Amino acid sequence: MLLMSTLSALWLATFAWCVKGEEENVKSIGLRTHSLAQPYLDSDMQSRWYDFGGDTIIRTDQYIRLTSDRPSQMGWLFSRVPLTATNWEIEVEFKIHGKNTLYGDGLAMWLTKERGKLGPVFGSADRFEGLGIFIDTYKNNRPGVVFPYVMAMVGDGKTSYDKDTDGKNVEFAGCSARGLRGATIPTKLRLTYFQDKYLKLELQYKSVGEWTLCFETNQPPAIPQVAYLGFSAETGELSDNHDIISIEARNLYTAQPTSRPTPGSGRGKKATKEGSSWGWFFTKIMIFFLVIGGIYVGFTAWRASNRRSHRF
Ligand SMILES: [Ca+2]
Repeated sequence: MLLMSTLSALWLATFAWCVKGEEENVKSIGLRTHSLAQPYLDSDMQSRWYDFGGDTIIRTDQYIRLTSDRPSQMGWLFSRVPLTATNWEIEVEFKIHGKNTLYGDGLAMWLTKERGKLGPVFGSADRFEGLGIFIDTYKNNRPGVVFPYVMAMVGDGKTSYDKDTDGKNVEFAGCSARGLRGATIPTKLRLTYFQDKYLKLELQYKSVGEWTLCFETNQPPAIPQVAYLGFSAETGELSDNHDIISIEARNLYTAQPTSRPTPGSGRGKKATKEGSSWGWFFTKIMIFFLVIGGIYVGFTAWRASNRRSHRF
């Protein structure tokens, strides 16, 4: 009886570790080509990896402002090189704020074939090909929906975004995020893409470190082979400041526990290898003690029952 329960505990412990191990096997490496942080610009007042245009202005110690809190502004920021990683995660700190009680229109994040073209979709070109994530702060016409509304649209190069209905007919997935605009904490989004596995969007706007799931799908859209990472924003009659504070892009990959580190692999990778081998070590120790414990308990029980049968 005791031996049985020990064995089942051992099995459970091993199983729990396996499940945990599978999640931990997803590793990441920073993508310098698609990350951006203060002071944003180098000595030539250029960014090596990002390009910007329209009404975008940069304050090297604070933000990249895609639109200022003035009517009829449009600005963009786009990576110079396409995102070539198969699986990736992009974390963006942004800030949407202004002095008015009525405000708009919103901010977009792009993974598209096109780059740096001004247009009517949050300051960027319509009939795009690829993925657009829209943080829509002005409700044009979507009854019953709380704004700001965050939604994804998968563009095929032909379909138009209809501003008058806030893109309802082309929505891939989305969520309401009341309090995202003008939040007192740093607001962030984190978009994670694993080819053929999932696409996930999380938001931070309630409290620091609290990520709210906006949507997650295990049927992710295909991203164009050549896709640039970009951001844009637009104001109309109503306005707001739409700021990008920082961009952290990471390449995701599944680590093979048995594979050797490849020559020239980064420090981060090495550190995680060491981390996982420590995990292995402790698991082995745990299993060892559980087995010894099981044998001891089993043996004691067997000896006790043997003694009893001897006595009578
Ligand atoms: Ca809108």
